[in-house]
Amino acid sequence: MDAILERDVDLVIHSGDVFDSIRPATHVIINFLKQTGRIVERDIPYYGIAGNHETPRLRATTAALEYANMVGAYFAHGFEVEHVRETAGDAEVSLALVPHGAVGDAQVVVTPDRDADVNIMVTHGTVPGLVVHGHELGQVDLPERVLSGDFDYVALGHYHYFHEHKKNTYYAGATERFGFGEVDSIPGFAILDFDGSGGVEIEHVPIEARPMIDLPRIDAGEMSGADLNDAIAERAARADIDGAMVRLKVVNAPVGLAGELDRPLLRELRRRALEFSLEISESGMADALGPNGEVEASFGSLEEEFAHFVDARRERGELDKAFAGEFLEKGLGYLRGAGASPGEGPA
Ligand SMILES: [Mn+2]
Repeated sequence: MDAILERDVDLVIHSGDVFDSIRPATHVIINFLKQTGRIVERDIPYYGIAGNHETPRLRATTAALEYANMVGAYFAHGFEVEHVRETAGDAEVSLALVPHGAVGDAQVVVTPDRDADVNIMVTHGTVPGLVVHGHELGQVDLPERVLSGDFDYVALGHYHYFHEHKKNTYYAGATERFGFGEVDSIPGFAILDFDGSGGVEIEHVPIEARPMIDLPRIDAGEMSGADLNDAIAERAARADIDGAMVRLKVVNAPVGLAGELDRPLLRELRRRALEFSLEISESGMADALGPNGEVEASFGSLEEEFAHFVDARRERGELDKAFAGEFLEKGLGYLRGAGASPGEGPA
């Protein structure tokens, strides 16, 4: 936030997924409102849209983003496209706010406002042809039909990397890393500078983010429970884990070894680190969560939440590894089946 305010901006746009859930924790909401207040109290117009994570599944539910609207920002979080006009600097800016709830509407066509000096569309989702870690993402929720309006700029959210989809259509990228799949991302934000004749300069501004530490993996093939606990403590002591996002992989663990983990030690590590992810794979077991032993943090909604749910319980030892893999596979199958059926039911 300091980095944004230092730039003396005329308008702030958030392109979605302020929150990672429909019901964010109270301290998360309060921190968001504090930071929102810092923008609003400077009379800087602040607009945004809801992303997939924070869009209620039921239309009757109010999104947590409505809190921001009560303190002078404006987030479109419903199921309709909203157009707003705002004076920013010496320009009349028209914003087409296309929240995640509106992109699923097959009829949606978004067009710019000819009377405005600058036309910006703000939306959230996966664009056609987006390649992540060498794989093209299958599910496209922002088809060209939505993106093809003649806007001066299209501000995209969802993908956590700063990324050019096409000229004047960019993902701003996230301000933090959200999973070890993003260890190579550069957290930051985008500054747009409109020249008043249709041109725009786009600059990615990196910001300092929480450290992400991948500790050297432990081969537990010959280890007892006590050995494993010693090894975990030794690895954790090698790095400054306080406040960091930390991953420690344990491979070749004999069946049942995870049950002998030192719970107080793990609680202590989880208290110190923002996130201490202990990934244990048993000997001879294929990893249920894909080649990197983790789920991508950036994509999907219900499927992703379910995978996180299973993963977290497996890590805490609440679910047996084999059961967790089967549970995950079956659950994802049901979710995909439900998603493919026509009509929008409560989920
Ligand atoms: Mn998203």
